[in-house]
Amino acid sequence: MTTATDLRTRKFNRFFDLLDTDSNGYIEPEDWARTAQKFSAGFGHAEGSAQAKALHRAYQQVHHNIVSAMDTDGDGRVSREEFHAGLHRHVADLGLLDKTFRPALDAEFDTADINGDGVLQGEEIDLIWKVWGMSEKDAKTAMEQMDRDGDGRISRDEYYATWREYLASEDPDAPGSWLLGHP
Ligand SMILES: [Ca+2]
Ligand SMILES: [Ca+2]
Ligand SMILES: [Ca+2]
Repeated sequence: MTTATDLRTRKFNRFFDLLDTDSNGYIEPEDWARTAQKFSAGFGHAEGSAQAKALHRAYQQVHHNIVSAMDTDGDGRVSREEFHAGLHRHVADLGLLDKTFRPALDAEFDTADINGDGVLQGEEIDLIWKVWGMSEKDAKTAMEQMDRDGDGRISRDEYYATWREYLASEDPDAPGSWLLGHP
């Protein structure tokens, strides 16, 4: 029997694995830099372009935020244990969750919105799943859940709300709980 706590632990672990790009057990500035580079390149933004720099800056800000909020042993990086303890505090206080992570999600959204019209559609959406390395099946489920109003496009609020729910919800059937693949 799977408990809600197990679900959250698995989701937090998956999120940590995604952020710890070199799998050394710590989230460090270099991890964010690699993710920023991958994400920008995936959407065709050249290295050094304004968009690539903005995403890099936003990720470094979020690293600073998580170190301030979670780095209990003060070594300037966030271990898996620190991340779990910190995230539990964040999902219990959604205002704190927004303050710490929203800059990263907004910058990602801007990076993915290639034509700059304020919504994600068509190729922009296809590229998101591709950049995150999702299977076709998971991508299809993700889209069904993320596109709350079913208009085939993803708004900034839909993008953020889904991500937030992924971390905060303890319901395996909630939209958002399957983000990054089936939980
Ligand atoms: Ca790392
Ligand atoms: Ca630490
Ligand atoms: Ca767009």
